Amino acid sequence: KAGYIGGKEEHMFELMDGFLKNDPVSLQKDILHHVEYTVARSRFSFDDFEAYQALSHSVRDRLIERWHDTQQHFKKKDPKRLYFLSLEFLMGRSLSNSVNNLGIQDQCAEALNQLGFEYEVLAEQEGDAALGNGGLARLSACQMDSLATLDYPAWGYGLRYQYGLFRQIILDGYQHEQPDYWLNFGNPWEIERVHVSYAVKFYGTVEEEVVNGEKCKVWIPGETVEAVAYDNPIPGYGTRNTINLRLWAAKPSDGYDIESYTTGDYINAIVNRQKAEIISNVLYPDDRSYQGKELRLKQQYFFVSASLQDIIRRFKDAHGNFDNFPEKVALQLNDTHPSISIAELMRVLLDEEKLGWKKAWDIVRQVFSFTTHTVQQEALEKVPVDLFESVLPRHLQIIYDINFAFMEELKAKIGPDYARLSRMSIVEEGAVKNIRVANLSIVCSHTVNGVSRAHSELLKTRVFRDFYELWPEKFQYKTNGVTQRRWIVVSNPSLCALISKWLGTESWIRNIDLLARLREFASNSDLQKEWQMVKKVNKLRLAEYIETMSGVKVSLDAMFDVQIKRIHEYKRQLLNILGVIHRYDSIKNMEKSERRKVVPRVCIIGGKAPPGYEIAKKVIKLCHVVAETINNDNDVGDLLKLVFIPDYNVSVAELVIPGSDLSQHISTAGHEASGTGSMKFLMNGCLLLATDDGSTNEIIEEIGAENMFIFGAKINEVPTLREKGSTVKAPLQFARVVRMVRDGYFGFKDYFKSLCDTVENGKDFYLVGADFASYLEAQAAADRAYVDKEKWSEMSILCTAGSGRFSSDRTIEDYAENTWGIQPCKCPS
Ligand code: 7GP
Repeated sequence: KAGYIGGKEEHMFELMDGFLKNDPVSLQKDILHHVEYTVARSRFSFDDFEAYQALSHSVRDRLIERWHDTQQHFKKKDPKRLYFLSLEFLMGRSLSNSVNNLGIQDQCAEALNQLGFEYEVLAEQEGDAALGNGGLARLSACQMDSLATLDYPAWGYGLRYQYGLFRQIILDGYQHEQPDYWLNFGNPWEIERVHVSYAVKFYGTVEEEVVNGEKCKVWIPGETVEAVAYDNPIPGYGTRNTINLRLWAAKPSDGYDIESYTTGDYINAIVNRQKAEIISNVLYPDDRSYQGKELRLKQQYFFVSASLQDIIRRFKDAHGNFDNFPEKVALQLNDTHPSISIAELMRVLLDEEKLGWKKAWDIVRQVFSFTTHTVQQEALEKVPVDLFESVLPRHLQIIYDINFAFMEELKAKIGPDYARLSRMSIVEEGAVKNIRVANLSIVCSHTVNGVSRAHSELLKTRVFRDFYELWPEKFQYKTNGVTQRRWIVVSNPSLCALISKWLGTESWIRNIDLLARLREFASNSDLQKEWQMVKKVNKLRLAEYIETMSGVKVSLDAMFDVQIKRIHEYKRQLLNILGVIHRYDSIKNMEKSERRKVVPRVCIIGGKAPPGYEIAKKVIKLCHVVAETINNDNDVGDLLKLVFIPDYNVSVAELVIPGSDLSQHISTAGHEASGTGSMKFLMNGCLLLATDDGSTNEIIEEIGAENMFIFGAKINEVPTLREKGSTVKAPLQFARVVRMVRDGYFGFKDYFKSLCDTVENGKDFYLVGADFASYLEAQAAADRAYVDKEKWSEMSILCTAGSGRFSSDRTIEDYAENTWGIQPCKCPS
């Protein structure tokens, strides 16, 4: 019943009593309404969690109004739309973010107060939506926030996993993984769309048929699974625009298998159908290679097929034919995970829409853009041809055809350089034949980009060099960014208030460039004092959390030094821990008089190790045993503490980042594609101790190397250092601390042997030894800087002031203009 006309529309509006109002009394009424009728509790007796549910539903109602208006407006204006395809979104909590973006925090707080509840306490009731692993997934979430805030006509598409990223439990210092039952208590933020569902097919055979005298391929699938939409409204800040994140859940298909029913095996027939749900059951944890995992391939195709059916249906509703599809649709591939959509779109246009190869190919190559988030060639996805053929037989044929045409084109250009042709081929020959998904993505996308300037250089000169030489114009760089709405406004309200006070405006929340004006006041002692106060409040909050989690009491006078991110050898948490051991060892060997000069430190490490990554898990254990020794050594006391924060996730980051003085981003140069954690710390005025990797270089350009602690080998020095291998001398201090671990100073001697082996005996691939001396120097420089409170505060203010370039608003504007070709489409307020 689309489009009520004239008087009717007005009447509907009257019946609704206009839009929902945001004054505290109206909010209270809504909350109580939801307590009674949604949560079904008595309004005279409900607890914090029930209040959280009722508040969330009240907020969601407001989002829905905006969502409807926005979609209606997009429909009317019919702008070019962006569809952001990603297998992972790390959204974190929704309540605080939505309330903030709607601008109703004070009203909510007041409404709740009168009902006897506290807004902050209720916000804490919410679990994280952890439908992603790390950087790539959190970036998608930040970008959704910017797309909504900047009024772009965009939707996100992904999978609604029943289980998100595993919970990390630490028992005796070892990581254990537990399922994340995030939906157990319901999810008030999603809207189930039972009527928006599509059949997704797998397996089967391809046959040839003659239709109207022409041969065509017909895919006879062997399995059908239903994809049902769950919509998650994404509100913009300071705008009515509210976009959508549509996540698909797998359900058994309606069509039934007559055979099993007639054989009388009723129960088994149902049980078998139910297995369809497995597809969207669980997020794959980061595990360096998913090769040969059938379920992973099915997940990818499932979400891509449903999304394309949805996108094409919407497009066809508004347009008669496909001629202007590329003018109306931009499809963003967030890494290679959604790249089968290339073959799927080709299949739909060829086999279902019957457009013919030329036309279909012409459309396909105009709509896709591809972002890669990794540096390592080895990490690029490959799918064994056998597996592909069994799950998606028709798609394999299409990929072969695309590759054939590409190889012909290439041969015509470069001649019979077979080595290069075979490197660039989408099909990898060898003992196991593979589809190289990255090659497919590059060949079929109009634009390819890395996520920092340095990363893109590596793509051009190393990872995708052959392709760059062929199509230099395809390659772009888009330095990542993070949203200041979540990473300052929501997670650090006191800093937010302080910034607005000194800038005399809140406009920086939408216009991040204004932050740069803080530079004028960086040496103002009043601001510095207030700045220090804010930091202290946040450190107190963090210290309380640390005490609850680990029982360790920490001093607020100590420098809080933080490294939180996934545990990986290239991110070098081991370098950090060895540095802590060195610090401990030095203190132990000091005279009493010398100790007075030591700057007290609380070293904080947090992060999840991929479940199958033994060395990463040993790093976690090492952190715990070293902490055990140090934290119980009264001789060292408050001069040094080491803490591991378990189950690192978005909410933990929101608490930890504002309370940090120093943060570490110490990957071996050339390994971190960008890094976005550094940007969040920067926004919160935490100083960075970092290698010249990923986006660090660009951060230096904004705040100056003198306001950071940079160390270690540079990207172009790394290969030479590696070649030199064992002849690179690690400093004596390094040998000493590794020996302490090897000799069992902290216990578990045998267990840590293989870990020590990764950095000694010429095997130090990540250059932990080679960078150690320079790392210690940078740490010493940080100590010296911390002693001068004014200077430190000035540097801290300059960090925040220089963080504007690292807002995802800037990144998204760049993509909109130079990659997607989309314009803002603002819904009238
Ligand atoms: C990460 C990169 O490691 C990180 O450097 C970058 O900042 C982030 O993406 C956002 O671009 N990569 C992933 O999270 C990931 O899963 C595998 O990469 C493809």
